[in-house]
Amino acid sequence: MQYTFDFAGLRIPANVVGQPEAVSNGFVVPAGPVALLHPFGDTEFYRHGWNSWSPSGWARTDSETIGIKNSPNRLLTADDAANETPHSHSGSAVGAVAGSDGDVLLLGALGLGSPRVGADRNVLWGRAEDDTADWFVAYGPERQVFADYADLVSQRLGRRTGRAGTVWSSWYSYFEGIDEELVSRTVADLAGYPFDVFQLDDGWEPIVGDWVAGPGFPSGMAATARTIDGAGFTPGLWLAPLIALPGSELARSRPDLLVQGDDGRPLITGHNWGSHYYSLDTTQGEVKDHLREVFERLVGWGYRYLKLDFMYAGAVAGQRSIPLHREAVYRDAVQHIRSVVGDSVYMLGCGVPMIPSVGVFDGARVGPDVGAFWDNAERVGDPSGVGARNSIVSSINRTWMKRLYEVDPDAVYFRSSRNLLDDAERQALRDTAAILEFRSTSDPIAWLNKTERQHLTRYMQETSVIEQTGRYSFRIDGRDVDLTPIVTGTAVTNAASLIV
Ligand code: 9PG
Repeated sequence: MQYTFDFAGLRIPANVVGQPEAVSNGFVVPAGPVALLHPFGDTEFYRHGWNSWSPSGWARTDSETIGIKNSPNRLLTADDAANETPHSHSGSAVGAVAGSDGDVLLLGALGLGSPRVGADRNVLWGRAEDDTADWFVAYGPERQVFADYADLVSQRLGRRTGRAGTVWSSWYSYFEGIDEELVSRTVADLAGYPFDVFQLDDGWEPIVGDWVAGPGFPSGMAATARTIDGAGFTPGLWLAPLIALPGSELARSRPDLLVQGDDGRPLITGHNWGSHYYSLDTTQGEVKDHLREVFERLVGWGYRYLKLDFMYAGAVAGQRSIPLHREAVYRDAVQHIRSVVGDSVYMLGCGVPMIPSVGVFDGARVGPDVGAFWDNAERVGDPSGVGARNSIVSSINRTWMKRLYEVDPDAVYFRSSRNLLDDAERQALRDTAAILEFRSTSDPIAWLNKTERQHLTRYMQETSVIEQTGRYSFRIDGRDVDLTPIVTGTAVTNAASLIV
């Protein structure tokens, strides 16, 4: 049906499938395709990435789109490959076009079903694979409409209240090179430093898919949890419970438990570790039983903070035993995991589809991996690539998501050794994490000099008062921080950081 939205005199003609209902600050529109005829011509469009690593941000409708280009393997891993339109402006679940005076017209889905929002110089459109989610339409100041959208999403999907506190993670220093002896030494050095969580990242398991102690942990994972606990930290553990590498025991012995392709073989659902990998078909009772066993084991070992990674793979299109929509299947799987671990275990989602994770995860990564360098020379122009700049840009464009869960912009650095980031670049990472209110690092104390140790201590102890003064400008404890030059690509960085 045709409908004309009236925003205090600004009239927006629209095509919708049912009668819009006025709510405070906007309208709720029944599920189904939506097209809003905006009067702004070529203007800025906010595109939102599907998962933690997917690019988000503002780009003009008459300029280059934001997204992953010319890399099918990366697109499959780091965005919604089934729907992504790399050369026209669109994104996942929510989008907005800029009007005059900082006001924006927002269209956002209030639920699941792989909703998409796109725009050109005339239309802001929304559609979904599965038309089950209502839409929110609003026109107003940018921060206001995004806050109103987030509040409506969490009214429908929930909002968990777990707090991570300060986190030390093994990834951005040791990567996969961890073992129980190195962990013991690192934990001992950290004793007395202001961290709540010590989180072991990838590298403890023999292979992705088999969640038992690997060869580096001969005393078993419970022993390492006790070491961490003994030093006064909450034991944290990384795993990717919804995927399996082809060489894993799980994939080799039970290929029938995996999401299948149309050819009746396990479907490739992403690429990492120099390989492709598969997804578990979580609609099968046996897979639910397997997940129950895995999570009872981890919690039994003593881990109370879980970083669940590559979770999007549980929400990709493919053949499952029950033909439910993939985002509903994903959310059901996470709810199952939550019911096994209980309410008091903190769950940080990484590589998660953002909206389907609301109300089930305590926190979510909101950008690509950080790195000890500014830009990734290997994949120039891929905003989902590893690096400090990409991490800042994606994360700061998702500041509004704080209302949905804790938002993790990834680790910050204090170390000047083994690091190509200069002081200003490291500071920008720390400012971003202060703004997002999630503080973590991977710097081993042994890698820091005396001043750096003091900086780490002070940073991890403080909680800042954050005021937002513009799209990318903030006041942190009264200090003005403007990230605009970084986001718009006009920041001057040291040349060395570009050569990695
Ligand atoms: C462990 C790492 C760390 C890290 C995670 C994740 O898009 N990608 O292809 C892609 C691959 C790996 C990746 C992120 C994105 O890293 O974000 O913090 O836990 O796994 O293997």
